[in-house]
Amino acid sequence: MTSITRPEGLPGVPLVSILVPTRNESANIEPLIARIERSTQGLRVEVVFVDDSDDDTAERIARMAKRSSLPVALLARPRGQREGGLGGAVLVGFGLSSGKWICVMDGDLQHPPEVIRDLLAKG
Ligand SMILES: Nc1nc2c(ncn2[C@@H]2O[C@H](COP(=O)(O)OP(=O)(O)OP(=O)(O)O)[C@@H](O)[C@H]2O)c(=O)[nH]1
Ligand SMILES: [Mg+2]
Repeated sequence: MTSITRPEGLPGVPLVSILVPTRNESANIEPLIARIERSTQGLRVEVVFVDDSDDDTAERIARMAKRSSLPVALLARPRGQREGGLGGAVLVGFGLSSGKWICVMDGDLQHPPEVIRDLLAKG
């Protein structure tokens, strides 16, 4: 079954939703969230994952979500319900994102979270 977890009680509209499509990124989740936390301190940020993994990426996201200082939402799409692959994941993620801005970011650490602040400054 498709599962989504979203933290309760988000105060107000986030300035930016960081939307991360993931497929088998287990080892990257912890450093990714840690770097997002560090580099967006003081900004109203939410992180939205749309996961199509066959490994334990979703479990790791859920674990990190519990102890993150940021609201972390997760849609885990099971096999057979992964319409559109990567593109479909981004599309569905748009609908789950409530920020004024949406920043789509790879989950494999190829997009440095440290530039989010600079991108927002240009907005
Ligand atoms: N939800 C979802 N995410 C995907 C899917 N395929 C890839 N991704 C994720 O999309 C992001 C980009 O995918 P990559 O495979 O890194 O694409 P790339 O950067 O063009 O290719 P590389 O140079 O090989 O890294 C990563 O976070 C992947 O985990 C998919 O079918 N569904
Ligand atoms: Mg990549």
